[in-house]
Amino acid sequence: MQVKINNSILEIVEGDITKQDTEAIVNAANSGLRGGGGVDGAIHRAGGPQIMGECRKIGGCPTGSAVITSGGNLKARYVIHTVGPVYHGGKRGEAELLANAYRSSLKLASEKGISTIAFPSLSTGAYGYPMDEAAGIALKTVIDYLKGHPEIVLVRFVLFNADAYGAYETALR
Ligand code: AR6
Repeated sequence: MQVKINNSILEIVEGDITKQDTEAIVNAANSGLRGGGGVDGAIHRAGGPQIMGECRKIGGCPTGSAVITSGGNLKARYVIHTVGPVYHGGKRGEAELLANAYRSSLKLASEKGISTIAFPSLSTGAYGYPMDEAAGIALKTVIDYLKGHPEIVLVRFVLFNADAYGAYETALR
C-alpha cells in the first residue's frame, strides 16, 4: 500500500529489510551497537563484518538517536542504526522515544543527502512494543516529517509478516 505525502511516497510492504534497494536501510540496534538478534542480526549477517567494524568505532548510540555506517555487502549504500525504547508498559516515555528514533533516522538521512529509506518496525520484537501502538507512532512521525522535508522522496516500511503488515495497514487507513 502506498500514499503520497505532498510529492513524497510513503509505502508499506511485507518483506525482509536486508533485501531493500533503498539508499539506506534502518537497523533496530541496541545502545551499545553490539549487534544482536532480529533485524540487527539479519543486517550484520547479510552486510558482512565491515558494518560491525564501523559500529565499534562509533561506540554507541543513546535510545532515540541514530548513527550511520556504510551498507557493506547490502544493496543499500548505508545503514542508519537507531535505538528504539524497551517497552515497560507505556508510562516511561516510550512513545516519545520511539518517535525520536524515527525522527533522528530521517534527520540523518536528510543531512547525508539520502532520499530513499526503508524502516523495519522498530522496538516491536525483542523490545516488546505492542505492534498496533507502534504502528500509529511510526506512521504519524514519518508523515509529519515528510510534510516538511521534500528531500526525502521515499519512505518504505518493511514489515516482516502479515500480522505486522495488517497493523500498519490499519493504522495508515
Ligand atoms: N526484516 C524486517 N523486519 C524484521 C526482520 C527482517 N529481516 N527480522 C525481524 N523483523 P527486533 P527491537 C521484525 O527484535 O524490538 C536486537 O537484538 C520483527 O518481527 O529486530 O527494536 C537488537 O540488537 C519485529 O517486528 O528489534 C536490540 O538489542 C521488528 O522487526 C533489540 O533486538 C523489530 O524486532 C532491538 O529490539
